[in-house]
Amino acid sequence: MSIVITAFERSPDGGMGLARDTRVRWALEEAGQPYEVRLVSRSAMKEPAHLAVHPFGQIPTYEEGDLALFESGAIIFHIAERHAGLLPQDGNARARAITWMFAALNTVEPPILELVTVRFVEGDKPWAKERMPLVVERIRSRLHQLSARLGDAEWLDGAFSAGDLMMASVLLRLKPSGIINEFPSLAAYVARAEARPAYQRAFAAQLAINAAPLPAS
Ligand code: GTB
Repeated sequence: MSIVITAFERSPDGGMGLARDTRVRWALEEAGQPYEVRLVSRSAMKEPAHLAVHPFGQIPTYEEGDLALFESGAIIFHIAERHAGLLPQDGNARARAITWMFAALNTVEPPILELVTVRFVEGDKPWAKERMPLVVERIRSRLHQLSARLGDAEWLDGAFSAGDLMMASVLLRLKPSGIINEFPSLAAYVARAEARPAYQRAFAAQLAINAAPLPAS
């Protein structure tokens, strides 16, 4: 059964790979699963056909036969459960890898998203400048804790897993700010993740879409 995911017709990042379809592409590449991409415009995301798959009118989504999923975490968990390569076989190691997926999404990503919000959504508010240092400090605090746990290990818990895929995807969002470089072990961790052939293929696929000229309307 073919897998179809959705992505921005044109990502606001111009192909830096920061939109969340990249992490789903990456998981599919790690799992060796071919997939197709349906590109959606900003307006199409809010239309009934897309809302039937994604109640919040966003990307990414995942369709396979009569299964339709949304939320990048749920999609990657589904891929990791169905195919080898992203979750360990041992029950306890598997539970720990899943814990890292949740930690990435619930504990590390929220302060990083606050940075995006204060920069791009609230940037013109009179209090935005005052708020920024608080937001950056919260990120630093999380990165400090994460880098203490990672130590000099290659990945968070033994072999590369969906937990690392999710954590690296979340940390990549910090690249434009430069904050990640304050934590050399985390910068190296992200670089190791980016060097994986599966990530490279996922990145190149989204870049090809975002670098191509828009079709004439
Ligand atoms: N919790 C959901 C998930 O993990 O799947 C969040 C999905 C989400 O935020 N989707 C965004 C979206 O569809 C795209 S990824 N937004 C359109 C809308 O809400 O109307 C977020 C994103 C957007 C842009 C950049 N960028 O330009 O760098 C990076 C990430």
